[in-house]
Amino acid sequence: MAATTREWHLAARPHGEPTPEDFRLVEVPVPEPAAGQVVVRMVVMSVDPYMRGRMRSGPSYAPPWEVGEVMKGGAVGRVVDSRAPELPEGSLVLTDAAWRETAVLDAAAVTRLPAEEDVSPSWYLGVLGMPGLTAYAGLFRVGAFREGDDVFVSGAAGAVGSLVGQFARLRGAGSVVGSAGSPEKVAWLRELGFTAAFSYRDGVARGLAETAPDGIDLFFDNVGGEHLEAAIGAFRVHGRAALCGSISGYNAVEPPPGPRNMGLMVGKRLTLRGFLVSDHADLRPEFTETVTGWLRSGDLVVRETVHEGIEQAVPAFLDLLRGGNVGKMVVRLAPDPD
Ligand code: NAP
Ligand code: FER
Repeated sequence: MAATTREWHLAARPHGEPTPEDFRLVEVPVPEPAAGQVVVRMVVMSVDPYMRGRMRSGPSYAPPWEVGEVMKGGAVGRVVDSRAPELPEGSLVLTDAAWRETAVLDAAAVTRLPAEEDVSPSWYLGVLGMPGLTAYAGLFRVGAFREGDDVFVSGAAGAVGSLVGQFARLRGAGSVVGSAGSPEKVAWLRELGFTAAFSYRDGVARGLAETAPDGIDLFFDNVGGEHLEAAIGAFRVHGRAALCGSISGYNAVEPPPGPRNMGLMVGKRLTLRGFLVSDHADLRPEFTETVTGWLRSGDLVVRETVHEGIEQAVPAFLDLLRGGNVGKMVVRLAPDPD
């Protein structure tokens, strides 16, 4: 067991786009575990867009990270020392305590993961984890997906978006169009089986007019702003949007302008519905069974962008916000001993 661990602290609240100076890598001692606690060596940690919101003070659906304190987020690790009989050494666990290499945690605060030969630990941060459930709940419950729907997904080459597009295809969408930020990502979306894809950098309304000239039924929005306005314009009557995120505004200093065409919502009888994955935990068993099946049959393609080492956690996070990832962005912290 390491006597010390490195962990990332929030050094300052950013104004606009975060910079490396907003974070500090600190070495701290690892305390002795008390009864009921385990020592967890992190194998892989997640960086996610919602973490930009945790850097901001003020009202939100979740408390902010505090300046001068360790940041927290999803990670998968191994129990390397245990004072809790229900979690023996060697157990694989999911925690929300990473941005550090080693943590001493209450056994009740971690979730034991199954030991599956054919499942990479990092998948519990992506396809089988929070982003996967977000895609599943957002498409099938919030978006009320129906077979034959013509679907548009923004942020389509990311962790959530790349799953939304594939889930829609696997459940019989009429067509699936995706937008992303580069020609390489657009080419990958076509490989994934999207009906069509375009780069939003050439204009969203234009891309949508070219790829979905007859309109869309369902919009899964990861981006907001110009994307939402273009989707409102492209909707058929009774169109539905599952509003998952609005990353185009996460670094904004002033609230970004809203869609200018909200008036169309009345005549088209549109439904725009925001959601949080945490409200849909009841879908987890169904989600896990369905998605594990698609993974085992080879129907679902999983891609990750992997950075190596705790020092790379901040560069990975900054890169994620700038679109440096294809699929899920993760940081590998240690070789998995098992
Ligand atoms: P991700 O899509 O893997 O990564 C973020 C992506 O956002 C980047 O790769 C980048 O791709 C894109 N992006 C960054 N700035 C942009 C801009 N100005 N305009 C358009 N695209 C931009 O992240 P994720 O984890 O899958 O999350 C996707 C969205 O879902 C985020 O909005 C996140 O907040 C949201 N989310 C919501 C919930 C919920 O419960 N509601 C849960 C999880 C995630 P490009 O190269 O294409 O620009
Ligand atoms: C959660 C609810 C929402 C959560 C993450 C999100 C980590 C993400 C929201 C976003 O990216 O906008 O419980 O857990």
